[in-house]
Amino acid sequence: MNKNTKSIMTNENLYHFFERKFPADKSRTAFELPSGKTYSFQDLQDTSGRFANYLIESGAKPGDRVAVQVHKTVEAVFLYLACLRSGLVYLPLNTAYKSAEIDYFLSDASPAVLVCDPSNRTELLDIATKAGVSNVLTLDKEGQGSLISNSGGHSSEFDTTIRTGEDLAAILYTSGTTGRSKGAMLTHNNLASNAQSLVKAWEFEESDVLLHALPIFHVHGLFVALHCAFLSGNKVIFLSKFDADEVIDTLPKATVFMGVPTFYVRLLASQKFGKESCHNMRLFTAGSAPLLEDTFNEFTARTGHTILERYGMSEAGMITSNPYNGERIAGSVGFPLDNQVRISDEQGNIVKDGDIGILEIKGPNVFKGYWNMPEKTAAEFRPDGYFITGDMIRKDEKGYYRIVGRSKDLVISGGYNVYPKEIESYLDEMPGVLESAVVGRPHPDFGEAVVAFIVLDGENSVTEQDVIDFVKDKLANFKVPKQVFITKELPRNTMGKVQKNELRARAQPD
Ligand code: MLC
Ligand code: AMP
Repeated sequence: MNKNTKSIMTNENLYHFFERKFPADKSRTAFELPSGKTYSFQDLQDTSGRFANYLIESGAKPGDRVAVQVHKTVEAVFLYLACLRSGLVYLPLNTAYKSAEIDYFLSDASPAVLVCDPSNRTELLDIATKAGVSNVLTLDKEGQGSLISNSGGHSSEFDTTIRTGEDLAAILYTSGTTGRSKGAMLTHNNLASNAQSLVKAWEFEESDVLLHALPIFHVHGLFVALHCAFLSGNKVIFLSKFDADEVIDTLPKATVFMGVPTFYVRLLASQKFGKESCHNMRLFTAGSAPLLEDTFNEFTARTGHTILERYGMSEAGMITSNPYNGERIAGSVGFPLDNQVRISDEQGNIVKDGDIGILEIKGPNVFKGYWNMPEKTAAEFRPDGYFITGDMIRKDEKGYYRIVGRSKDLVISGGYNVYPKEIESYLDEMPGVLESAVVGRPHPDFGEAVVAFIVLDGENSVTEQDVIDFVKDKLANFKVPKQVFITKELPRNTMGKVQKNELRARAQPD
């Protein structure tokens, strides 16, 4: 059989993979809302089919990008599945992004379709037109909008488009150390292989019920959580956002919960939270940011459950995980999943066992490269195909991997990545500001918080609040500094480089 015959016969479309794992009885519940409203696997199949027919019949072609900035609804998940089914490339965007940020993503990715909240349509229309987007659709908080009305008359029967494993399924933008966001290109096979690893490692079964409180525009909520549920034919209890009281009230109906560390900090802050809420639970996982040992220990003491911490990134999905069976260790991210890993120095030499170095990875989960950025892609891969994660890692005496820092200048606040360079670039443009430096400092709720140091341009009266307002206007709320220090000058080393460690020390809360 030649290669072409093979590619015609095997469909490596991720949706096709999910579909084979859906329950035989399609009337079973795929999603349940707190209101009691449910969506069956049949609804999932019909609505994603209808969206797929509409998108293709309205001119989008396999390989085209579909940019989506909408609230968390089941209809938004169906839209994601419709894109997979029709070979369109899904490009989710954080709902907190402002127009200036969206402008960049649209002009970089040149999508064929933009789906946004109706309240943003007028503001985004100009930007979208300029970027060549031919179809701007809406989807609101209630799952209504022109996506629904326009697709209404279309057939729900759709033959899932044949894709090879190497075809793109999604692009996830991650901020860059240079200030420009990079679009990580993920293939059907990247996503399928990672999902399969997690279902196996975390022993998902058809009887599991996933309580979903994460946003669905990042790898954690969109891929890790939903893909495990799809591949296991599970019911998902779908919350529109994380709210500690709502999670505590709903947990008794669930068996699995996934969260960023802030979720666990907030659950523990509630006196209502304890063993009672968790009596049906079999698994709590944490990731996207470091889980503090105190949180890990307090959680076990309060609930009798041990949080399973795992580690990953947009470019590769999940890379390591604490064991499902076996000891889960606080402060560690466990062992490599189905990818090869090595720990190297800046030059790419493998360090001695037990030494700190940068984690490099290779495997079916590792992305194809950055959209439109061949040089950046080449710079972040070693010649033998290993991707340089930028995370500083040590393998301990028991073989567990521990993240000890980052070689990239990055702050992770409540699970969202913030690259100081991006904020500094905006601040440096602010009238009255000579220069700026942004660092992270410990924060009891968000783990780390963004703070800014500002040097004013001569005598003028820019205040902390002016700086905050300036950033708030242009950048997503989680990037807005929680505190601004006006200072006479920035500390620099002999090479003229700003000494961020000194600023971090100065920024420590009292
Ligand atoms: C909200 N704010 C934040 C923030 N979230 N500030 C800093 N960091 C954050 N993460 C702002 C709000 O806009 C508000 O500002 C103020 O802080 C207080 O907001 P809040 O009401 O307390 O926030 P809330 O809406 O409850 O959101 C907090 C949160 C949310 C933790 C629920 O941030 C969240 O869902 N985080 C999950 C992120 C995630 O999914 N990461 C996965 C990335 S994937 P103001 O000025 O309006 O008062 C990845 C790979 C991997 O990293 O390994 O998984
Ligand atoms: P993102 O680019 O948003 O996907 O974020 C990925 C980054 O989050 C990784 O490179 C790590 O720096 C960080 N991260 C993810 N999981 C963990 C974890 N369990 N502990 C510490 N950092 C983590």
